[in-house]
Amino acid sequence: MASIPQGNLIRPNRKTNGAGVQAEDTKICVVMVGLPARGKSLIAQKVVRYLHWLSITAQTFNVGQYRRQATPNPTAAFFDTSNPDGEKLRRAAAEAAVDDMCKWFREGKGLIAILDATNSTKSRRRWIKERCDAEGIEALYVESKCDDEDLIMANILEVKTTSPDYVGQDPEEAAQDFRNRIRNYEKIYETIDEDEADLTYVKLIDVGKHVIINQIKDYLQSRVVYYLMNLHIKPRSIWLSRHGESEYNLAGKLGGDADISSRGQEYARLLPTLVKQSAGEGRKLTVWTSTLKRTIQTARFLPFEKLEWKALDELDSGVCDGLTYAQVEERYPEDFAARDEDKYNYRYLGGESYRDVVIRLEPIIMELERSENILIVTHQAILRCIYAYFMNVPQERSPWMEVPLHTLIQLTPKAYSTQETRYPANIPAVSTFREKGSKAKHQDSPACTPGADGGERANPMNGA
Ligand code: ADP
Ligand code: FDP
Ligand code: F6P
Repeated sequence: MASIPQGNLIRPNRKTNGAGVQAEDTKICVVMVGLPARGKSLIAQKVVRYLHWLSITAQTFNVGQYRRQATPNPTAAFFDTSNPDGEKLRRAAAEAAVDDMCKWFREGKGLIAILDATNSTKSRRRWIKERCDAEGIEALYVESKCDDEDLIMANILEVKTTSPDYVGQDPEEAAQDFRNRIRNYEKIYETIDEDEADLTYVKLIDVGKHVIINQIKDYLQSRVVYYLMNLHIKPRSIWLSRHGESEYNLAGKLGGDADISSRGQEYARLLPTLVKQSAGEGRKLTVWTSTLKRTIQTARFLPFEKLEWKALDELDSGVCDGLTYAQVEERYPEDFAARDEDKYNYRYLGGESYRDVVIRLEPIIMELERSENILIVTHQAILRCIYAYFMNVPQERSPWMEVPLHTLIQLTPKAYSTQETRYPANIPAVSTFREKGSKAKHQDSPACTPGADGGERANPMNGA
């Protein structure tokens, strides 16, 4: 077959962001509001990760970090509003953060900034609005309100006693001091109310049990708000597995809708045991598969409710479907090289790019955020994209990550990170991984180490 014209390297359009949104002039400042230990930094971090995954540039400006430059280890008294020195330094930190944020927007560095501070008074919020208005930035206030004392104490113990504010201090004393810091903020805290009806805001009450939304204007704002409405903090895990080895995997062919091989069937039979080993006895979970035979066959013996998603089908390799990498290189040498050059953006002729896949996976991510324990049986490229979201893997790396067959991955969201554990099944399978710049070779991978005892990974950015 003759080589076909290359030209499917899609570059992000300057006028749109990764989600295909008209965003040339968009500047949104998400202004966090709420007493300390209400999950504001965690929410900020998650929003930034979600936006980056969608190729929307975003950055957090944390006022606490600015304050720490002048006052690294304050006691609760520093945050007493009758302490004029403390007030002056806190005001200076807020001004420095807002100045840097405005500069960041002016230099065209991104679309969404998150101003992470308590912003707990109406006058502070009015001042931020004025600064934003003067710079043509839309201010979107996100208040987290929660009065559950037990939850707040658990939050303090989980994240605050290890804050840089308390390095080297006894955790119990640190927790007590942080409690007193909150008391000082409580004296002046004003929740967003009808006096601020002109502000664009979302109030998340009791971790999103109640949500109040006011004056949300455009698509990107509503997208952020919808994401926030789906977040929860119940303990849970997400399990990811590729389908068992397929007949196409054995032949080194891309795509298709093949059956699983006999080793793939062995993996399918072992999967319930691996899941039990990882999740423990009696844990209720739901299984999501793609609509392709190889994932459905792999999930067959799992004793849980199952749901098929078209959005979880493998990356569409278009005219290359059914070919081996070697045949692709032979028939479409320019495309083969272009894909290696920029794998994330390369779109197969008549097919998809990783960028396209991320856009179609967005509803899956939203549903995952809303859900509790989910096991996803899916495909190499799809698994890489979902993994990249949870582990914050940059686009240059995510399409090159090694995700072996016959391995169960458990991801457990923690306060500021996601913990990963891998459970390899001791069932050999071919490797479908092709390194950048290499010829395609499909070989039997060495049998995994017996034991399958769930080795923890220190570095989530594994892979090529
Ligand atoms: P803040 O920035 O408000 O001081 P952090 O983000 O540092 O608080 O607090 C993180 C803790 O808050 C985590 O333990 C997390 O489980 C919890 N958390 C997350 N979201 C919320 C929420 N909406 N309300 C209350 N606590 C939350
Ligand atoms: P953080 O927990 O993020 O470190 O504890 C409240 C705090 O944030 C302080 O560190 C920081 O000085 C302050 O919030 C910044 O917010 P305000 O300017 O609203 O006080
Ligand atoms: O080889 C298995 C497979 O799932 C193919 O169906 C698919 O085209 C390929 O992996 C995706 O991986 P990559 O993007 O690395 O080619």
